[in-house]
Amino acid sequence: RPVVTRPETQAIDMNSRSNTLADREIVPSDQTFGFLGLGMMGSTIVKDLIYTGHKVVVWNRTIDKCQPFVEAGADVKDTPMDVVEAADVIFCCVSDPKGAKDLVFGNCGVLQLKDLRNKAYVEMSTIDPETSLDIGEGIKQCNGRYLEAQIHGSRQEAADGMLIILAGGDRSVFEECHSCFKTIAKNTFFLGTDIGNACKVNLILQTILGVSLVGLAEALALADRFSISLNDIIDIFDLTSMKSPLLLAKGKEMAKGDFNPQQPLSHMQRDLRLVLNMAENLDQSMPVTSITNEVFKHTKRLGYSEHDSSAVFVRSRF
Ligand code: NA7
Repeated sequence: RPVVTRPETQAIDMNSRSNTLADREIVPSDQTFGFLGLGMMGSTIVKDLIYTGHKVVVWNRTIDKCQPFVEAGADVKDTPMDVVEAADVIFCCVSDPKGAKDLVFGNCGVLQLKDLRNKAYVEMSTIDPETSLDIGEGIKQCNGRYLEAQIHGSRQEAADGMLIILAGGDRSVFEECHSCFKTIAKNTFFLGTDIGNACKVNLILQTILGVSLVGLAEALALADRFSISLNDIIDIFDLTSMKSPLLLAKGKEMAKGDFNPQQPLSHMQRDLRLVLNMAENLDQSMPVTSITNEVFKHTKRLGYSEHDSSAVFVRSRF
């Protein structure tokens, strides 16, 4: 079993700006935006929201991550509940459905406030439709408004302000978030008032991505066994009608063995698990996705959880 070095945790560069911001003419909403979760995605988003003039209140489980945002002008609170009290619209962007639910239903969570009148809650963490329905129900029972706003894109796309927002739920919240979404995304879709639709669309897109990555990894691993240059394969692939910017980029990462996490492998595997749970509830057969999930699970066990999803190549080479 190879010794695997964890990818370096990159500190957020508070001075970097996406080139796209200058062209977007953003007029910041005068509402106060709360933000729960300052991981790689959350940090990048909040940095740009502050830069474009939004009033932001933040909280993160590991409190040290809040410090650069205080220096940049954000207010920091001790608990999610305190953020909700101080903000009009609250975004959440944490790792998984369990974390997303903990922040709403848990100790010091959002619902501890009891009365969410005039508050809106926006779930950006990647979650399954059932979790979104539960969260939405909890928020609505306390008279709050709820929007699921799934973010599709890599960490680099977040840094470039090129995410795609897939939203569903309360239309008025969607409109109130306009200046925030314009800051961070190249496209924003409202997929209807039914909660869960946006989560489904996001997970369907992730299925295409996961299956494609495993196919790419296996094909490149076979080329490697024949000692055919992977760079040659990628150059030829670039000339075909199969090429896509993402597969080209991932192929190059596989060829270089550079698995700097743009879409962490653990997130990809979480998404595939959520997809398979959805399919299970419908008796929908997804044999290729099931095997893809096994490949990602195995690569996780080899120690590549925190690397990029392109690290599935390592497993394919065995
Ligand atoms: P990261 O960089 O792995 O960050 C994860 C964030 O989630 C980070 O702020 C964590 O806090 C937080 N987290 C995770 N679990 C919990 C629980 N249980 N309670 C509170 N906070 C938690 O992920 P990304 O920023 O790349 O991605 C975030 C989401 O955006 C994800 O759903 C993607 O699919 C889209 P910590 O700093 O570890 O204390």
